[in-house]
Amino acid sequence: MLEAVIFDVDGTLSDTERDGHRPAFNEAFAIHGLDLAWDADEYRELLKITGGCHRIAHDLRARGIADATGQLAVAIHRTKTDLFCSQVADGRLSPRPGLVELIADLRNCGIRVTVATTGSRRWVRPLVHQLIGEGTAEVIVTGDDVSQLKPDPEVYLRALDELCLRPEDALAVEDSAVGLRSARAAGLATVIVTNGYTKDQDFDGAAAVHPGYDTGPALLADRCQQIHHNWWTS
Ligand code: XBP
Ligand code: MG
Repeated sequence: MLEAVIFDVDGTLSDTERDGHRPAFNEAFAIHGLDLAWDADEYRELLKITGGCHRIAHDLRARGIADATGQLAVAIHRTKTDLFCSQVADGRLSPRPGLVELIADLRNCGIRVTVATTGSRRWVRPLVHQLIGEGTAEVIVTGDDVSQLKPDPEVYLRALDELCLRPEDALAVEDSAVGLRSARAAGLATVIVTNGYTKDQDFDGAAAVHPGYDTGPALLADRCQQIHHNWWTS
């Protein structure tokens, strides 16, 4: 029985990366006096490094910018988080088309809605409330709540633990190969809803791959139940 659907946030609930997080990182670099800006293609590659602070530290290292203690990366990421929080507060980010319908349908069917992300708690909670309504996600696990980020399964295992469910009772919804690895390592059947940044990634091991929530066969509660059932019975 499908009891819960666990959603990733970035790229899955909302198309946040290219025109949301990326400009916030770039503005933070400028504020900290760095002549550095990630273009859209470069950022696609950098998304393989999960967690904004790790991503910054990785790129500073690659460019030979000294940050022996990691304090510069931490400071830049704090500024980036402030900037991204402002974007959220301004209501600039919207749910992916068809998501709101799926959430409403899941709730009508008594299927619990949960969130598991690598992003920072400060912006994740207000964004999730804005996108799908306050109180809709029963559990929200963020990158600040775990010691290992995706592709480690910890964030999904933590969500399952808080829901008191086994992996076979839930379905993960992800947009990326890194997210798929995390969900699969937690033992979850996983649906991929691709976006412009992830559509060419390798989704071997996914239970289903959809180009959108409302493109092709609509991803609604009955389709989630069917995908989940097929995964565990085939
Ligand atoms: C996406 C991430 C995050 C965001 C930036 O996570 O890896 O690092 O790109 O957010 P997911 P932070 O797809 O799991 O939601 O700067 O807060 O890390
Ligand atoms: Mg994602």
